[in-house]
Amino acid sequence: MNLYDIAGQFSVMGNCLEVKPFGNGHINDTYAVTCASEDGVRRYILQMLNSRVFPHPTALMNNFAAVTGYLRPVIKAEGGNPDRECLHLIPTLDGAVYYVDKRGEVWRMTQLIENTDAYLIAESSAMFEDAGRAFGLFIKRLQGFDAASLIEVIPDFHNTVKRYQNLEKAIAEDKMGRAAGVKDMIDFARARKGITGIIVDALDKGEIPLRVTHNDTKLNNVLIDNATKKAICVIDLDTVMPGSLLYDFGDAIRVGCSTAAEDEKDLSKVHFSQENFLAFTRGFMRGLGDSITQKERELLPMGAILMTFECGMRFLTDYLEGDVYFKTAYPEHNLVRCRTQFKLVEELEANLTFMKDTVERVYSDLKKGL
Ligand code: ADP
Ligand code: GN1
Ligand code: MG
Repeated sequence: MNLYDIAGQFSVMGNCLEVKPFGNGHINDTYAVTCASEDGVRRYILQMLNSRVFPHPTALMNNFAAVTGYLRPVIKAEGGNPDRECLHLIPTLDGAVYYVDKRGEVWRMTQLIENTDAYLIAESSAMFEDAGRAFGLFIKRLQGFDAASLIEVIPDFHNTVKRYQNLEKAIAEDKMGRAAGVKDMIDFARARKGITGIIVDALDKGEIPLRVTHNDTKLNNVLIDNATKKAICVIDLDTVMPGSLLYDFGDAIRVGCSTAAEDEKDLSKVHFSQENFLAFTRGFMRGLGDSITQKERELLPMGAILMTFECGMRFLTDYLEGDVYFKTAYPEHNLVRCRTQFKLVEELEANLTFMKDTVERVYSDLKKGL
């Protein structure tokens, strides 16, 4: 596979000078492509989709094109710049939205949004607050989008009940003989089986609305402008699907309210940041405006606990199954990630009252126009 040949399959400007690995995603293979012509230099993002995670590229890319096609005029109408605030697909030379190489791998290209960075840990609570605004606004902007037109690329992606069942299955199969060594983590998960249905049940009963949500709101899925430090573009649209805003809130808290990286080995460094929770809640609610319902508001803290617990279970499941889903850099990587997530779950549980009070305080401040 020659990366230059693949980049050359897309309608880029001029000739490709350089293709190099880029970013920190756990799923796709991402490269930055530098091209030049007499008009200047332009950079693009070239990605090989993870075919194990995304076996239906046509559905996924149709979702991608539909969502970005919907957002661009919305951003323009708000006085924004769609070229910086929304991903833009670069078609292939044949006008298709993706390219399939000789091995059957699927590639896509977008414009690289210059002078931005993706952060694994928030540099300041102000940065995290603005990421919250961007993710809240993302949901608000998609409120008028026809959810039924989206294909569920990964069914039950945030169905925590199913995620728990998958974990039990992986424990029972114990393909790698690793279960005995992680009994403490298994016990931790089993002790929380009772909470797994909270969001799923609320959706089923119609107590909270099904919306178009991003579903993967970790901090490095929003690009931060280098000059202003503002969150300008929500990226990684592969999992945009019908869901609950609790997923987006919870997943962002999971990452941005931890004082350590997702794969920190020293658990004494993993704590819950109350300051960042307040900041994100403020930004997220401001971005959403009045579209959040009372029940959703009440469940936001539980969303944070459940999304962190769910992610920990997914890392543990993958560890037991032999590291077949998430990219790993060493054999215990998924287990290390699981431990940080479960440590954070404990901290979130201890902060439940704080989280509830904060949500209500932020809401009443916003109502008063503060
Ligand atoms: P994954 O699903 O593997 O996480 P992403 O689509 O999130 O893949 O891309 C991985 C990383 O590449 C991002 O975290 C970000 O650093 C960078 N990236 C992706 N798209 C762009 C873009 N259009 N402009 C600038 N950086 C980008
Ligand atoms: C993956 O693609 P990326 O790296 O942004 C995963 C998320 C997990 C996250 C954990 C499609 O996100 O669901 O929460 O890793 N994405 C997919 O870091 O499974
Ligand atoms: Mg990503």
